[in-house]
Amino acid sequence: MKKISIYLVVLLVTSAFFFSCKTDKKPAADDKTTAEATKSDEVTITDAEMKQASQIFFDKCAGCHGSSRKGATGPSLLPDGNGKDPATKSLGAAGIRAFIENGTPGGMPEWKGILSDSEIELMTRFLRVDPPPIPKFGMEEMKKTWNLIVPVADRPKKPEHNRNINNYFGVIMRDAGKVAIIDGDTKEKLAVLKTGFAVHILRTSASGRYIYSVGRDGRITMIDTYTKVPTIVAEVRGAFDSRSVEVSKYKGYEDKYLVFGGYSPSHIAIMDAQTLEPLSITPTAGNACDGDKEFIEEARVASIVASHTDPVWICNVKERGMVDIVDYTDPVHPKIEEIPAARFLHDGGWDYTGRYFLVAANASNKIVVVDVPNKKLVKIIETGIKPHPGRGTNIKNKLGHLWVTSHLGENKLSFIKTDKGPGQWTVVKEAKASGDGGGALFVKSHPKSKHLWVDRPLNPDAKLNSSVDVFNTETLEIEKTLHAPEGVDGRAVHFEYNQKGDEVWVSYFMGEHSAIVIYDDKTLKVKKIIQGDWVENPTGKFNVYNTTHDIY
Ligand code: DHE
Repeated sequence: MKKISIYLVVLLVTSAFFFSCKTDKKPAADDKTTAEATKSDEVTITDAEMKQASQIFFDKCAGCHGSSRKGATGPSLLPDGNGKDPATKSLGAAGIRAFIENGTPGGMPEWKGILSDSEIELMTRFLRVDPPPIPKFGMEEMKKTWNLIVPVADRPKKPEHNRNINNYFGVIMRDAGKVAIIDGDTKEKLAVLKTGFAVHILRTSASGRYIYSVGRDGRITMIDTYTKVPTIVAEVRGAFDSRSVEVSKYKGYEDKYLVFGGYSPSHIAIMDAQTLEPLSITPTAGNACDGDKEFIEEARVASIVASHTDPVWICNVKERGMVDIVDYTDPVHPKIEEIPAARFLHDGGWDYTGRYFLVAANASNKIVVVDVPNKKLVKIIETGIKPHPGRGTNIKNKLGHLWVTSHLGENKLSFIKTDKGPGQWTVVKEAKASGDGGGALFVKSHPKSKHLWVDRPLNPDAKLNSSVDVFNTETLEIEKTLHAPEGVDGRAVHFEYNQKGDEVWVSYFMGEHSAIVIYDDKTLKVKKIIQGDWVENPTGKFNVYNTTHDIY
């Protein structure tokens, strides 16, 4: 009964947001359900079409262009422009269609074949009228979505099984809105849990017991691994749209608090990590890092990491280019120090010491380095077009300790020296993956490995987007390019090592035959292919031990 009610609330709130749009009450002959339509110049769009287009925009476009269409990684998409990017009205239907169908060299994927022709036609009209307003979503609305399914007192005190939780993998089945929990030792599927629309990332509690998912519907789902079969024990919705979640990891605060980053509305929310009860909301709107006087309302929270050396989270405020250091010792009134950095902050991770945090400012082609214990900006490093590291990865060779990022906008890997001494915080080496063009999203290595794995899921060339390059960490040259094994197709995306650091798991999504392919990291041979009805467009994979301890 309780479960049904949260789904209803989620559905109603989503509907209220995405389906509320201003109209000029013009009857539309082609819309049987409503007589209202939005009209702007020569563009007519019915209410039903507005709902459909808003949903498509939310699913496929808002991440880069912003929910209010004011632009972020991608340009603004406003009918009258924003003084920098062109007015969509002036691009006209044909101009907009050309961008949607073909994508751009800057990293926008081509949507032809993914969106139908009628959907593309609809988007050419939707993008030439004003976007629908974003309704309020505060503490009251958030609390209504909170669903404590299994109270703490009713949960097992110790694991009800003899499995090795540290080698569990949480795997996102993006389009199915599900998370699969797989035993990494035996490769058995333990559970496939319904977690919400287009789950984006998973993080684990400091003890490793709980796995939290967060999705594009702003929903957090908490999974308990102590039960015989992993079980959902709590849920809450933190916003209409989001991409990030993290937990408190500092000594004394293990498994205590959870932080959530809202894309829309843009805010930092703190919850009780045992129950997901909302504790506080801090809006992130404000001025930009570079002194621009414009007040930025849509200041979305991108990546979040938890410090192991201090009771703080690092929350990256995308459009404002601010790195927020959030002290969670008082989670109801968190103290936040803002470090002006560069625009637009997106994804990042720790250097090998866990003292420095490196984050991509993708619109400025830079990597920002922050000294977390001292709350200081260390350096802003120019790397290449649209750096996209995921959490990046740390390797060590004759050049020293290096943190690595790939790039979305060009074929380049940048190796940044993180050791003290000459060359620290500079790009000491660059390398190219195979073929031409960008489209890389993730890199991964492991302290025990001599390999660095690089994907290219957003490269338009099917041969490149379905393969991964494995570099030798000593020579920084490609040792082998691995193509999709027989019976598997789609785009290869994201890597995760097992607890021991001798296997690499790769997802194949957006094809006919989705799979999780497990490679032996030493021989680079396929060890196991996981497929089945339940393996639907897998994306991110998170090993409990590595995620808890930030091993990458
Ligand atoms: Fe992601 C991480 C945002 C598209 C898969 N993605 C992140 C993070 C952010 C983000 C802010 C960092 C979270 C953190 O560390 O706290 N991603 C966005 C977008 O805004 C964007 C560009 C467009 C969108 O509409 O969402 C986007 N992301 C994608 C994809 O298309 C991917 C490949 C598949 C999907 O989910 O649709 C994708 N993003 C991932 C994954 C991670 C991620 C697997 C976690 C990487 C890690 O190892 O931590």
